Amino acid sequence: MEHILFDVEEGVATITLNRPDKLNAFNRTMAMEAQQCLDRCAEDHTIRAVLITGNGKGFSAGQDLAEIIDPNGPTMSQILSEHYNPIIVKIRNLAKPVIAGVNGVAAGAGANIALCCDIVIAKQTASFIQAFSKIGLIPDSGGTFFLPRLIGWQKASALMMTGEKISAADAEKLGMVYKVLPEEVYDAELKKLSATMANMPTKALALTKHALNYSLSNNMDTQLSLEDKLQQEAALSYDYREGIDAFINKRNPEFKGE
Ligand code: T3D
Repeated sequence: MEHILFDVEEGVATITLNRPDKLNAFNRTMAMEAQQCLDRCAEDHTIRAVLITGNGKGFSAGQDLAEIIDPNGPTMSQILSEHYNPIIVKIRNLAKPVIAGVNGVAAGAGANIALCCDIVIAKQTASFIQAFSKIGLIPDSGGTFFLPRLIGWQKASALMMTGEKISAADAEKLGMVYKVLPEEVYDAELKKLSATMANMPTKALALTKHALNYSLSNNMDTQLSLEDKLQQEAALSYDYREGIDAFINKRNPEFKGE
């Protein structure tokens, strides 16, 4: 691949956005390659956790702004319907945990791709910008869906309208990210978390993700029924039997993801 590094190690697939001289801004090639990687993560049963991160000092500066003024480049409609929307849908529908390792600035679509992941970890030096308003656009890539649900309407509205850059520490305080890690431990801790996720009961995590996806729009009664249905499915899994057996016999469980 031209603009993505893809690596699988011990059940963890790492998708590294790789245009470091452009702060990993997305062009069409990179967006299509990201989708190929996500498809591979869905198909390969040995992959049990996915980490999305960026190479160099940025996570992603969002849409490559040079590409949108290129007369031979994709149209606005293609950029959303063929690039970003499928990436967001593939991340949310992937039946495995997806971790965003935000190593640096995450702007525009880059920020919103990170925010739709299941667990967002940010390096202390990272930052987040809903950069769209600064160039006369509206937040896309699920930003208007996920951000108000993560941090509340008022904060989301202000961040989107001002285009203010916020630090990783502030993002954590707002509830936009799960944890901020100091630079010196960031790589090791991210690796540890990814490995932990790859050894969890993948099927139960997938069903959890499914329930969370629906909790964004279901009412309580419907959500309780969904939990009932999904719990019955989880209870049929190998990993459920293994988890119970390990607990009763006071040993560590060895989950297979089945
Ligand atoms: O059709 C549509 O566009 C719809 C889709 C929209 C989705 C979107 O994502 S819209 C939002 C697009 N992104 C932005 O507006 C962010 C633009 N970038 C910035 O504001 C700044 O670069 C940052 C605040 C992210 C970082 O600032 P800084 O000072 O750390 O870095 P820099 O010097 O600005 O950038 C470093 C290089 O990356 C530089 O290249 P150069 O001059 O060294 O050759 C810069 O041009 C390049 N770069 C950064 N962002 C982009 C980019 N090149 C192309 N596209 C970018 N988005």
